[in-house]
Amino acid sequence: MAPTGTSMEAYNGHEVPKVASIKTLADSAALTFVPSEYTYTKNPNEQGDANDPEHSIPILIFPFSHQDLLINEQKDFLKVIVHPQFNSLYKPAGYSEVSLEFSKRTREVATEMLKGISESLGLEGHYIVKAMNWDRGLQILAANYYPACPQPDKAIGLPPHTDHGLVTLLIQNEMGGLEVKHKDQWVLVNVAPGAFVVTIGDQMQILTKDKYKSIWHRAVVNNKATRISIAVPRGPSLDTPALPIPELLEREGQAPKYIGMTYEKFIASPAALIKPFLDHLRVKHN
Ligand SMILES: O=C(O)CCC(=O)C(=O)O
Repeated sequence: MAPTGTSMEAYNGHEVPKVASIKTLADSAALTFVPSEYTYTKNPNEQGDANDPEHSIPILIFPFSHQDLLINEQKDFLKVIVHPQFNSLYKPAGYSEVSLEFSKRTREVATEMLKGISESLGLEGHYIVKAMNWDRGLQILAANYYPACPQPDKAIGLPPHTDHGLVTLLIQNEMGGLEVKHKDQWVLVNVAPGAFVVTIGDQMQILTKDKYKSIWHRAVVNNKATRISIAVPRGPSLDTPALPIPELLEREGQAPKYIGMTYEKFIASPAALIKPFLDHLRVKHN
């Protein structure tokens, strides 16, 4: 049963509750369960005041290619845009301050990663930061909750995908579960306690002419304990088109490999449903 005051919308064949704000959902007297996916509406006539920054939280649902897989996906998640505008939940107390600080600090780490990548390509340290309008870049805070699953071999936490952006920082509790594809095999990532895993996203692959490749990854579940991961995908500003870095093309004398597309279009493109998405943006040379 869905909470009253919400409308329903089809998503990947499922009925997804559509709410104007998390506050509306949380305050609903009829709330009997917390749905695992929400869509966000900007229609102020629906429940809650979507224009009130305190109450409204844009939640992004990234499409995955489920069609060809029979997936029993075992997770709840929250995805909140934390940059360029900071959004937050108003409960529990202290969450907003912590997530603001966490978002700032992870942004600093990601900035250093970008500097290192620029320099590794023989470019000036701020090259990618400037070219991608990083100061207005899209940053999401994604919290994933994977409960222990009695039949982990029959379920998946999160299906295989690549991230859209430039880099993603990911931290998890003591339960492992992140797997990356290496030489056509799924390999469990062994993460030191408290360490971040940094993965490369599609935009970085385009920019660097495949020198840094976006990584296929998935999350598996276990039958022992709950796994929690917090992922911070970070991309260019929404109006920035990602194209191979001209200096790399000049230096190596090759034609562009990819068609330019703004990050906003990239994220919203229906072709994102068809993986690997990057293949759709490759320039076909005769
Ligand atoms: O939970 C994980 O290890 C993976 C999370 C992830 O890939 C995501 O949130 O996009």
